[in-house]
Amino acid sequence: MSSKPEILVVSEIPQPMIDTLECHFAVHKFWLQEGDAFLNAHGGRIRGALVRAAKGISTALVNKLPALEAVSSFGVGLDALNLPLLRERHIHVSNTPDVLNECVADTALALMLAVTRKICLADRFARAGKWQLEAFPGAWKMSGKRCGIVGMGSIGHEVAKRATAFNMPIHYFSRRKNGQADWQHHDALIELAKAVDFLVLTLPGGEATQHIINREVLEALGPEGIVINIARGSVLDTDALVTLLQEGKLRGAGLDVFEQEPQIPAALCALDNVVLLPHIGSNTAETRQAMADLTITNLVHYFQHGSMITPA
Ligand code: 8YV
Repeated sequence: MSSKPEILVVSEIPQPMIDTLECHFAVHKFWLQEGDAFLNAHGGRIRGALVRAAKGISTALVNKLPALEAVSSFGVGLDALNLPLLRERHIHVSNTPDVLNECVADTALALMLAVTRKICLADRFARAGKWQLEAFPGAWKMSGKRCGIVGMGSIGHEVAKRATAFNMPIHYFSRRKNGQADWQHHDALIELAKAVDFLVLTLPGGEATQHIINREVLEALGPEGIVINIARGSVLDTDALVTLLQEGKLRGAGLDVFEQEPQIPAALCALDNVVLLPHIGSNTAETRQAMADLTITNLVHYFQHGSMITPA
C-alpha cells in the first residue's frame, strides 16, 4: 500500500498532469470509476481532490469524502464549488488566478472581431468557393466603438487594455470604481448597456450573477449591440438573447460559454450573427501549462506545508 496521500481527480484532465500528480500522490481517476462502488471502497481515504473549474465537485461527492482536506481547482472560476460547505468543513481550496487573464482577454477580442467583421462567415464563404460567384456581404467596423465591460476584475482589465488599442472608449460596471480614471464607471447595468456598442461579460458565475444579463439589459444594448460572453453561461439569459437576435433587436453575439455546456441550443447554432466557441478562453498550450503547474503545486504545497499557494 502506497504511503502517498490519496487524491481524487474528479473530471478528466490531460495525461501529463496525471503523470506529474503520480510522482506525489496515489491518484484515482473518478471519471473512470463506478461512482458508488469506488466511493465505498476508497472514499474514506481520499484527502485531496483536483477539479476542473467549469465542472467543480458536487456537494454529494464532497459529502462522501469524509477525509477530504484540500480541493485544487484547474481554472479561476469558483462557481461550481460549494464554498460554504467546503469552508464549514475547513477544507482548503485553491484556484488558478491571473495566469489565464491574457488568453481569456485575447479570446474576448477575437470574438469581438469575429462578430463585427463576420470572420467565420467569410471563412465559410471562401472555402465554399462562393467568392467566384458573388461578393461577400459588408460587415461592421470594430475600432472606435464603445466597449462596455461587465465586471472589472483582472480579466476585465486585460480586455480594457486591448480594446483601448482599438481606440475603443471603455465603460464598465462593477461594484467598486476600480478602473482607470479615463474609463467610465456605471452604477447600473442598464445605464452601461445604453452607453455602449459591446457588452463584454467578464464577471464571476454563481447565484449572485445568475441571468444578470437579462432581457431588459439586452434591450437597453439595442439593435446595434453585440454581446460577448467569456465568463459563465449562467450570467446570460440565453432565451432572451436568442429571441432578441432572431427579432433583429441585437446585432450579434460571441459566446465561449453556455448555460448547459457542452450542449449549445440549436436556436443559437441556426443564427449567422453569432460566433460560438467550445469554452476555449484559456485553452492555449502556454496558459494550460501554467494552470496545470499551479493546480498541482497547490496540492503538493498543501500536503508538504499545510497551505496552498493561491488559496481561493
Ligand atoms: C477552463 C475556466 O476552461 O478558469 C476557468 O474558470 O472556466 C477555464 O479557464 C477550465 O476551468 C478548464 O477546465
